Amino acid sequence: MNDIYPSRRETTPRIIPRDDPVVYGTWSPSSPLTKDQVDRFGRDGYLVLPDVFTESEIHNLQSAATALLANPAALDRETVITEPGSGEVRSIFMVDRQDVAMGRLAADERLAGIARFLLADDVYIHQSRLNYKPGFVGKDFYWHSDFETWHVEDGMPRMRALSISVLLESNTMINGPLMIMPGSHRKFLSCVGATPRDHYRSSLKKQEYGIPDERSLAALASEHGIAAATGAAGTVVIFDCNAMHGSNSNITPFPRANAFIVYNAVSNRLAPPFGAETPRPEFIASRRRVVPVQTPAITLQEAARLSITHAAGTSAGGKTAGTV
Ligand code: 6CS
Ligand code: FE
Repeated sequence: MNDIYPSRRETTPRIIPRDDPVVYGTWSPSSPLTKDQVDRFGRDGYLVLPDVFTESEIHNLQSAATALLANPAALDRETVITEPGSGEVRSIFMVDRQDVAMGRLAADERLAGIARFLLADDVYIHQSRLNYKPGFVGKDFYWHSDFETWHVEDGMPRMRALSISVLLESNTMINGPLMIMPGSHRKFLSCVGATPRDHYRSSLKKQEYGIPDERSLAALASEHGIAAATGAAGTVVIFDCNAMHGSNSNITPFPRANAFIVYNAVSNRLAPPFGAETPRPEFIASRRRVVPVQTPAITLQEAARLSITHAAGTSAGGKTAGTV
């Protein structure tokens, strides 16, 4: 397959103009976003939607996330990523398949409906994760484009995917919120440095390949600025697969926990990696389960009750990992 976004091949970085739409859908009054929201997403590459989930829904999701964190032994071991140099949990991947509440969240029409509209296709879960950034010890995520990694290491052909972050705690200016360069999604920054074998074993802890050079980042930041996607728990942040983003460490006492769901258009399913010898494992990038997200049969509340009961059972009775 022709690679229109080559990266990690050359010895000098390059800026390649985006050759894909940002908003694939055509707005109408029945769209799940207002015209102004759609225009802002197209322009900036991200959108902050406050109060998407109720306090009670967020409380249940927080309980589910806390239960997962309290009992990582009940999860598929390779999906639990700790901070470099400590046993602190940094991320839990594939949460949509390991926890009923997270699986229900990923299928929620308030999220999947927006993804289907913006991508103008059925969508499936490319990746899901809980990113914990605990107080005092939560570490940074350096600047990167998700698409650069998903294209080079997972074989995602085109820019027809997006992430939706559900804030489970308040993301403020001080506890390491997502920082995004508005408008950067229209430029693909090719990176220098061939992908090491099994790169994901280190990159999910601290990414060192597939990150842009400082000169390119400085130029992008000067041109586009840097915005922080802040909001109270229950806020949703939607960002394009190619938006340049990162987040600082959290040295405050206030935790920052977000659930990220990555929706990919079914027509954009993964091909062989464009810049790595072997594809990354299923828990990071869905290949075997390209199943269009369906309307769920139970409410988020019912799913959370099941999830917390399940977690209580596993913590009492030991590991019963595997999908729920
Ligand atoms: O490699 C990945 O897929 C993950 N890494 C980062 C820094 N963001 C996207 C995703 O979680
Ligand atoms: Fe990212």
